[in-house]
Amino acid sequence: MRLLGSIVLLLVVGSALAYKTYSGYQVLKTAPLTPNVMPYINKMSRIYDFWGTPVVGRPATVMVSPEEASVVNSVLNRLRISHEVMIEDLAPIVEQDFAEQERLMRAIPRQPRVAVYNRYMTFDEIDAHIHETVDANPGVASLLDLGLSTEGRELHGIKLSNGAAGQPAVWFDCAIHAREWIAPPVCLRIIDEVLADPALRDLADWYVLPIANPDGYSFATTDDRFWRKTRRPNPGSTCVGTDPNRNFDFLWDSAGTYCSETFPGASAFSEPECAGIGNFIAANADSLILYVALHSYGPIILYPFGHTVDPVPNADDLLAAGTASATVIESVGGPTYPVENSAAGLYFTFGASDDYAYGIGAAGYAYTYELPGGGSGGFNPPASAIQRVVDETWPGLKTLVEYTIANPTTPLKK
Ligand code: 0X9
Ligand code: ZN
Repeated sequence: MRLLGSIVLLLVVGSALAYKTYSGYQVLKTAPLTPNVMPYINKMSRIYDFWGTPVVGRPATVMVSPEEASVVNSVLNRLRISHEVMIEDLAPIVEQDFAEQERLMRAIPRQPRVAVYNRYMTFDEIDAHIHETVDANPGVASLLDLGLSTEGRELHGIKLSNGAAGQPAVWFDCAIHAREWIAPPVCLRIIDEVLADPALRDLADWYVLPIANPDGYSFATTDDRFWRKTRRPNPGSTCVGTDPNRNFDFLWDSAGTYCSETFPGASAFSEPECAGIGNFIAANADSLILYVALHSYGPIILYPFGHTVDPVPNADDLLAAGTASATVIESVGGPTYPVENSAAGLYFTFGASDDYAYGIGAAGYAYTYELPGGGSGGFNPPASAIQRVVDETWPGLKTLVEYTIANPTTPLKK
């Protein structure tokens, strides 16, 4: 009995120590950014871990390790960017988050075919949920199989359709960035709603991929709460992973080092997750009218392109549809989502999924929704916030689909 007790204790301590503690990590918050500092912020973002998209006129937040803190402080000082410590030490926040998640996992078991909105679901749970949902709804739901991740996890989503030929298609993916946990429940809610309402299936074929980066998401669940990238090892480096949202084959840019949180990969589509999504989008370019990537944190709705502030040809349509969606989110009690060109904040990006879907001429409407932050001010809204975010976001996404179907736009080069 005493031996059993020791084993249990060992297991508990072992699991408690399995994750990265973030001891001494700080999060710094700058004053609102001015246009003249943006070239430097762009450069810094290749080295340091900015939380959320740095935008002109708004403060930026950057997470620094104990080793990085003094360098980042002095760089910001030299650039005359005033800043303060927003989080003194991430360790207690990370510890509480893992403890809370463990507690909720025990307290709230998953029921078959029922998405959970009062705790975060694991990758395996969501995969099981997808399979059960497909099996239980023949003729309406079918498996979206985009291949395997680097570590061999299935890239599975759902297609929801009324079965008619020639329907327009809309796409939603969630959690391509591993730590952005508030996104998958929104994808699951889309599935719930479209399953329940045949009228929505008469509007379009819906493709929903709840976890676009399965390896990263699983790693963030067990080992590293703020993991962002994929989990492909980089040759000769201890720094693992590629930023999947810099790995798409549209204006892919090789700049970046292995250890950067925005490392774009060895080549475009080096990541099987990105290739799986990208190839599907290209193969369905004729029917796809809307592409949406759900990220955190904002709130902000971004539309192409990320590499230039020059407006795309149908920028007015992109702005109008995004604004219609944002208005609804606000009207149901959600936050105000500004709707902006991705590069308008002068934070330039290459190889992002939304720019790919738009840039290859597939979806005339393409967006990144940065869902609200929370918890420490970032990627970890408490589980108690999930239901609210899902409730306020879904009406906006429904409006986005209705609007984009009612107001056809011209894709880049279809
Ligand atoms: O930088 C990103 O990949 C996204 N922000 S996040 O904080 N979730 O990492 C924004 C992507 C917006 N789209 C483009 N820049 N094309
Ligand atoms: Zn993201």
